[in-house]
Amino acid sequence: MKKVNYSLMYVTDERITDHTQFLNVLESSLKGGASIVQLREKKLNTKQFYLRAIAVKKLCAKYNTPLIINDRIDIALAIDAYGVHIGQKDMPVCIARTLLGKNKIIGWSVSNEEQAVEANNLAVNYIGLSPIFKTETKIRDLDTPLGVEGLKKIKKLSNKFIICIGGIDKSNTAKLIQNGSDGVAIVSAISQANNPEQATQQLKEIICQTGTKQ
Ligand code: TZP
Ligand code: MG
Repeated sequence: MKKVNYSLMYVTDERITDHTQFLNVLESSLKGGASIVQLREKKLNTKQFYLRAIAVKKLCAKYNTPLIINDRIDIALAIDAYGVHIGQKDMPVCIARTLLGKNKIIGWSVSNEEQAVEANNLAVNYIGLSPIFKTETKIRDLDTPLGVEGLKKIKKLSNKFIICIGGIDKSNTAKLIQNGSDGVAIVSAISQANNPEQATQQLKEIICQTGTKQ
């Protein structure tokens, strides 16, 4: 598998219901330098999700940016996405790996140290520390924010790439990278910005200046 740059993941915003606007914001994030995209859709039916995934994949391909799919292994396979992001209540990782084969990325949401230790022995490519800070974007099913202290503890015991998610913006990105996060995953600080391309660019600059190991 090619080396993946996890440093800046744009996670799409399902609140943008207008398809054209959705694609415009996505393209801005790609122009701004998102290194990987996660398509996250909780409200679309299967056909709508599939059709959107096709459109998103086409746009990502234009910028040579890998696309992963949240939750839906079937859709990732159907469109030959780069991989999936799954959570604790989704398909067990070992089954997901069997279905996807060894060449796809699997990201797994982790909310505590116990899950991070478990991930060390699972066939996941990265763990998504969630939530790292308080966020208004995802309000259901969310654990207590881990904070920078939580990241530091998990960094010491994890052998996986770590991507933080939840409440991340320009003000706190550097602190996460400095404390061991290999990347950040972001919804609102990009999608709800007045200028999503510029916001992405600024986040990218902060990450580059702070320095990742990749
Ligand atoms: N998983 C944990 S927090 C979150 C997800 C999908 C939402 C992150 O959104 P934002 O706007 O970047 O805080
Ligand atoms: Mg999920």
